[in-house]
Amino acid sequence: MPDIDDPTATFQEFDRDGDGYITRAEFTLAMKARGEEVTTAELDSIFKAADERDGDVDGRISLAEFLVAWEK
Ligand SMILES: [Ca+2]
Ligand SMILES: [Ca+2]
Repeated sequence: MPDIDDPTATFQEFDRDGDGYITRAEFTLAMKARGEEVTTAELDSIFKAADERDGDVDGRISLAEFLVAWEK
């Protein structure tokens, strides 16, 4: 395990279909692949916090949203 993940690489790992957005399903799968379970409540708060930042609230996390959330 590296001390600090590269957020862009992490984003690409999470964005399994490579369309430039992380959906809830992709996020859940990626966390499972890492051996972490995510509850619906956790998903809600993660997506709400990230998605509110660009104002589109489209239910997906773009790279820009992800990077802002990562820095927090
Ligand atoms: Ca995707
Ligand atoms: Ca969004």
